[in-house]
Amino acid sequence: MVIAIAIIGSALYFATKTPEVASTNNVYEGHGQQIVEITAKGKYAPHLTAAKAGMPTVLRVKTDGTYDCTSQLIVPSMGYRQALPPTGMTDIQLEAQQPGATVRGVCAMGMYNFEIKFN
Ligand SMILES: [Cu+2]
Repeated sequence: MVIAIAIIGSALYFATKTPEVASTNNVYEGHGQQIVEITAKGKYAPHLTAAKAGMPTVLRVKTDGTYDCTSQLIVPSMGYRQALPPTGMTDIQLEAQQPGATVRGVCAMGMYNFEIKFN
């Protein structure tokens, strides 16, 4: 009985601790660079992206009738801080990243964020 409870307990524990799966279907490669597309509207999506290290990267942020604070984008590691247009595409050029590097974007109020992990 105790063992059964322990097994169920650990199963529930691991179910809630399942790591977030990094998206790759918003990463497009071509002409020696990669484009990472993030949608900003109510949140940043996808929240976690896996991209390639050692390759110049364009962070492309798409807005579409975005009037919430996700349009106030900060990328701390780039010293980037801009008001995105309510609708449109904004390209931010990133240098090739080291393996293991993470680039984070965050709204001006710090409520919403996204991460791009480079490997
Ligand atoms: Cu915000």
